[in-house]
Amino acid sequence: MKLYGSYTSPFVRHVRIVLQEIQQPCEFIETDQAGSAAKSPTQRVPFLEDGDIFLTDSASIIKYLREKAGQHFCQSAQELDQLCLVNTALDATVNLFFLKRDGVVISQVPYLQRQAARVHTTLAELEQSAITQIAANGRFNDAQLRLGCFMGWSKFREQIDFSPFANLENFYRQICNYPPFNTTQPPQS
Ligand SMILES: N[C@@H](CCC(=O)N[C@@H](CS)C(=O)NCC(=O)O)C(=O)O
Repeated sequence: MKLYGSYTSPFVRHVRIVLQEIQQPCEFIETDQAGSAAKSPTQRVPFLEDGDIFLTDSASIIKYLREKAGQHFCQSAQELDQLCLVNTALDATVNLFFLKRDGVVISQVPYLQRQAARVHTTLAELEQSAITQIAANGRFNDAQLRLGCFMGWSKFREQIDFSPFANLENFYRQICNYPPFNTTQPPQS
């Protein structure tokens, strides 16, 4: 099995966490933009090859890996909805990050202002929701792992100030103690 990705991507990090949890050996192939453009129709990472199987999105990859290990990916519609909420905010934040890096001024483009507003209303919703409550057994579900990856990446890239969101910050402090999360941090330079 081969996972193509980068050590900084939050989507790839979620897959790497799942690989550790299920203790599945997998070759990691570091892939830049030219590599993903050559090998995946989405021109993004992650993507996964396992024999004849080729998967192009972190969600389908995680579902595949969990099911291979006899586990579920998102047990309920509510958990899936929480994961989708986090993902909406993550996608928008990544999109704004790349646009800013290319010199686009977010405040000058109405659609991009909506993207930024979407991130903040989603964070406000997550702050009030059950996603920040950690199970008594100390395990994290996939919506919570995605939230941790989103927060870690946003902090690493200095994209979001989470200080107004006390529940989210408290959640982040706790997930940082979870070994598969801790050992998959983006490289600190
Ligand atoms: N929906 C995709 C999103 C993946 C994604 O956005 N990956 C980013 C890296 S963080 C990427 O490869 N971006 C390259 C680009 O947009 O050109 C997933 O969940 O796998």
